[in-house]
Amino acid sequence: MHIDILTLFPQMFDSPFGASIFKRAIDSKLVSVSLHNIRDHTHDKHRTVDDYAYGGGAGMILKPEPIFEAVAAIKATIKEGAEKLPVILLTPQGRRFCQEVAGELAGYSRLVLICGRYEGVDERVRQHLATDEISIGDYVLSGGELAAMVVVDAVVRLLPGVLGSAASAADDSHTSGLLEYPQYTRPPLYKGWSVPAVLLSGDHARIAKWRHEQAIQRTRQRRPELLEKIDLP
Ligand code: 6GU
Repeated sequence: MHIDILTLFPQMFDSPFGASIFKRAIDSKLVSVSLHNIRDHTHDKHRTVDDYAYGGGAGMILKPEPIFEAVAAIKATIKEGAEKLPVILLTPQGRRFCQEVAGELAGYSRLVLICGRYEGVDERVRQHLATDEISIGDYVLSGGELAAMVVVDAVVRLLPGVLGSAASAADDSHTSGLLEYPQYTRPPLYKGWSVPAVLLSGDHARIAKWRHEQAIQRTRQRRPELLEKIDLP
């Protein structure tokens, strides 16, 4: 997968993309990321990216031209299917991001992510450039950058080959619609707290049953609304 990210702050992405699973995914060429500074697509001396809101009000609005031009420059490098390219605006007004949306985005071979600033983006970007709008939750961030990192992380770990084993993603909280069951590692006894005996039993069928029950119980206690969305066997 190739991901193009349009932002006013490309340097914000250095550290999350330079570590851990993500770095391995890039090094092994399963994913590539290009960061595009929106400011590089301005033409005036002051490299202006924002302006006052028509009608008044506090806060500056991102101008449409540099954003349209940045996306056009990306599309110009694509040989086939540029008209179908998903162009996603990160904004608190977007549809709510969740594991299902991550799975949907993981099905594309390319994504363009536009990081808005919280004061706003000219409406014409939303109406005539973006094909989708995503929010990562009901709170306001200063910009779409952190949201883009969240989206990229959740999507990239679903790409085939990125995680060590296929099973590690399948068992995650939310993949099944349930929260994950409790996990333990050695030592079996720590400060008087023991690992549940069933996990030491070697009986794989019993372990699977226990984990499923625990996942349901935990989901019922913490996120009961999730249970309404799934069919339990
Ligand atoms: Cl995508 N952007 C901003 N600025 N705030 C958010 C968000 C996005 N998602 C939740 N809050």
